Amino acid sequence: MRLLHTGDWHVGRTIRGRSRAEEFAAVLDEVVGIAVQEGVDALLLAGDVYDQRAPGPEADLLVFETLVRLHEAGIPVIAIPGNHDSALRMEALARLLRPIGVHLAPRVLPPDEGGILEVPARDGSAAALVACVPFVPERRFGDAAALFRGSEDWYQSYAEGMGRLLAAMGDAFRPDRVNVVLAHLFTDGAIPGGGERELTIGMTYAVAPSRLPAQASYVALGHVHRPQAVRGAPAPARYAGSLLQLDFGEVDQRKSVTVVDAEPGRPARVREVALASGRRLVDVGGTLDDLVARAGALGDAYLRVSVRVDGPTPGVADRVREALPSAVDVRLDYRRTEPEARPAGLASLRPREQFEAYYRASHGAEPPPELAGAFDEALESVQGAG
Ligand SMILES: [Mn+2]
Repeated sequence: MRLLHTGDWHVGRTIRGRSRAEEFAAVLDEVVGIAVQEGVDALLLAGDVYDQRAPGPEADLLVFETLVRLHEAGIPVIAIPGNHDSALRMEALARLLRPIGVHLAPRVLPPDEGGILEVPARDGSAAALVACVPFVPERRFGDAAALFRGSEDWYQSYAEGMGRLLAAMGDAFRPDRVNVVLAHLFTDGAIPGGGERELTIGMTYAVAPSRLPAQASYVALGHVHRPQAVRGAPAPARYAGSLLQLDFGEVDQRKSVTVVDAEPGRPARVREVALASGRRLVDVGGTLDDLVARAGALGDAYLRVSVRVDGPTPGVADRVREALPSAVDVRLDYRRTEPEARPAGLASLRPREQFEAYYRASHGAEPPPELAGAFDEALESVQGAG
C-alpha cells in the first residue's frame, strides 16, 4: 500500500497580519497533485489542519476545496486534530465529511471503539489499520485515558500515560495488516521548527521515541514543523513537517510531504517529496544603502530585516519598508549603552528631562536633537493650549 503523510497545514496562518491564502492554495494544489501522481491509497493528515480553533471562511474554503478534490480523485483522508484545531469543530464536521471519504477522528478512543480505522488498498490487495491519536492537552489526559480498560495506573506523567495509550494501540495491531499510528505529539529529541507553540513542545509533553509501538509499520507524526525522521523509535517514524515556512524559526527549511510504501509484516519505506510552493522567509541585514542595493535580488521572499545604524534613527524603518515591500519585520541594529538605573524621583524632573530619561531607558542612547526638538514643540503647544 502507498500512503501520503502530511500534517501541520496551519491553513489560515498569516505573517505579521498579511494573508498567505494564495500560498496555501498553491501548496495544497501541489499536495493533491502529488497524491494523484503517486497513486496513493489514502492521505494521512497528522493534525494542525487549521491555524486557529475558529478559522475564518477563507481557511475553510481552502481546506474544503482540497478535501473535495481528493475525494474526486478517489483518495480517502484520515485526519486528527492538533493543538491548534478545535476537536469539537472537527467532531461537528466529521459526520458531514464522512460521505466524501474523509475520516475525522476528533478524540482519542480505544482501538475497538473507533480509535483504530481500517483503510483498504484501492486494489483490495491489502488493508491498513490506522490508530488515531489526536493531540491531548495535559489537563484532559485523564479523561481520554479513562475510556481505556485497565488505565487506572497510567497517569504518573503525560509521557508515561501517552506511552501506555500508544502501547494499547500497538496491542490491537494485526500482523496481516499495514499498521499505522497517526498522532499529533512531541517526541523527546525532535528538533522544533520554531513556529510551534513552545508550551506544547516542552519536556512535559515529550514522549520517548522508544514508547512508539514496535508493531507499527509506520508512525505518521504531526506537531513539529521541521520534516525529520524520529531517531530511536522501534518502527519507522517521521514528522512530515509543515507545508510552508510558517515563521522565521523555519527559515532555510525545505518543506515536503512523505510518501510511505508499506506491506504487512515489514517496516515501511519512506521517501520525501519536496514542495516548491510558497514564499521563502529570509533574514537580511546591513546598512540602509546595502539593503536598497540588494532589494532586486531578494525576489518575493518575506524579509526580517536588521538595519545597521549608529543609533536610534527615526524614519529609517519606513525607508526600509519603502525599498523592500516584503519586509514584514524591521529592527534597528546599533550598540546600546547599558540603560541607566531608573532615576530616583522621576516626578521631580522637568518634562524634557523625563522624556530624555525615558528615551535613554528604552533605546539605550540620547534622543536625537530633532526628536528632542519635536518634543519641546509638542510640549509648548500643549502648554499653550492649557
Ligand atoms: Mn503545528
